[in-house]
Amino acid sequence: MNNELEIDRKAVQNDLERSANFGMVDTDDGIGRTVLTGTPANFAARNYFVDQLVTAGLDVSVDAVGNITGRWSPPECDDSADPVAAGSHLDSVPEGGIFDGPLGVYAALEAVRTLKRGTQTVDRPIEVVCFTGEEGTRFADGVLGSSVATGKRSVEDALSLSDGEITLEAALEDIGFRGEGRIDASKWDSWIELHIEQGMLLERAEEPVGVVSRITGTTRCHIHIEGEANHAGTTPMHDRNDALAAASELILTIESEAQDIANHESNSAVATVGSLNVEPGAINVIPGTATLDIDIRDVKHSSIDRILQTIKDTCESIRKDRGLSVSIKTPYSIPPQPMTERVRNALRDGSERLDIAPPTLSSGAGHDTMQVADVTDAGMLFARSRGGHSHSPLEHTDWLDCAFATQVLTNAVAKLAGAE
Ligand code: HGY
Ligand code: MN
Ligand code: MN
Repeated sequence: MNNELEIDRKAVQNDLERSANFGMVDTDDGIGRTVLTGTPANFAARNYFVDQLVTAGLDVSVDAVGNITGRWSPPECDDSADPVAAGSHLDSVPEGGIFDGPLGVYAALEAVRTLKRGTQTVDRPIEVVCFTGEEGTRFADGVLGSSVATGKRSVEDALSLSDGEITLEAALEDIGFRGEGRIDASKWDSWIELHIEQGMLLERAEEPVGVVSRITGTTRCHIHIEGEANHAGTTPMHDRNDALAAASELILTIESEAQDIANHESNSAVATVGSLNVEPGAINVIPGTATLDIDIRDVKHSSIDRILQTIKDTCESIRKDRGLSVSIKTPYSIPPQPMTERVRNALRDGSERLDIAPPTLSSGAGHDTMQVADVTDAGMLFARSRGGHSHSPLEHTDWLDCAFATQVLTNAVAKLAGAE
C-alpha cells in the first residue's frame, strides 16, 4: 500500500463511536440512534462534525438548508479549480444504525486528514460534505439537502417544508444551522460517497467493499382514502364505507404486483407500504380514513411505472366499487441513476492499490449520490454490512471493513484530486 496515504483507522473508529452517542437509543435489538433533522440529537451530531472539521484545519461553511462543507485548499493547488467532494449524511431513521451516513462523512474527513498529513500535492481543492435530511423521516421524503444542492428544489421551498408543527427553517434556526447561500454540486469536479451496503451481496461474496454501478429509482406516493366512520355494532356490512378494508385491498394488490415483477421481470423490484394511519382508530368505530405511504423501487423504470399504474387502477376501482374518495400524491420520484465511469475507475484503482478487485453491485437503497450524479461525475463505494441489516440497531460493519473502505475512498479521492 502506498504509505503516503495510510489512513488513521483509529481516528475513523473514534469519530463513529462518538457519533453513535448522539440520539443513542437502547432497544431490544441493541444500541441504535435516532437523529432526525433539526432535533437536539442532530445539533449534537452536527456540532461534533464541525468541531472535527475545524480541528483538521478545514474552512467550514453551512448553507441555507444546513448542508455543511469543510474545504481544504492547500497553497500549492489551484484554489479556483472545481473541487473533489466526498461525504454523506448524519441524520438517521428512527432507531437506525450508527454507520448509515456517518461512515461516509467521517471517512471523507479522514481522507483529507490523511492527505494533509502526507507530502503529496493536490491539483484541486477537496470538500468534505454532510447533506441535510437524507432520510426524510421528519421533512420531505428524503435526500433533502442534496435536492437543493443539485437545484431540484429551491431553498425557499425546502425551508418552508413542515413536519406538521414547525418548518425546516425554524428547526434549523433552533439548532443554529440555518446558514447562507447553497452548495452548488454542479461546480464540483466529482463526488464520491462511501456508504454501508445495507444488503447481503458483499457478505455472501466475502468481500469488504464493492463499487456501485447504479442506484435504484425510487417513487414515493401518499394515498388518502376517505370513507365514513360509523358504529361498529349497528352498521350492517352492506352499509359501510370502511376506509381500512379498502386500504387493505390496495396493500395486498401492491405486494402481489411487485412480487410478480420480481419473480418474472426484475428481481430488484420492490414495493413497501411503510406506514398506515387509520382514523379515528377505535375498536368499535368503522375506520373513516386511511392514509398510506408507499415506497416503490427498481433499477428498471418500467417496473416502477407498472406498479404505479396498478396503484392508480386499484384506487379507481375503490372509488367505483366501494364509493370511497381516494387521493394519490407522488411528490418524490427519482429515476434509476448510473454511476460515472471516471469515478468508478478511481475507486477500482484505489482498491487495486490494496491488492483487491472489488465486485460491482447496484444499490437498492437511495442516496444523495443519485441526485448529485445528475449534475457532476459521481460514484459510490459500499462497505460490507453484517447480515445485510440496516435502518435498525442490528446494522453493523466491522471496524476493519470501515478502515479498508476508508482507505479505498482516500486513494480514490487522492487520484481525482491529482495527488502525486
Ligand atoms: O431509503 C433509503 O433507501 C435510504 O436509506 N435513505
Ligand atoms: Mn438510510
Ligand atoms: Mn444513508
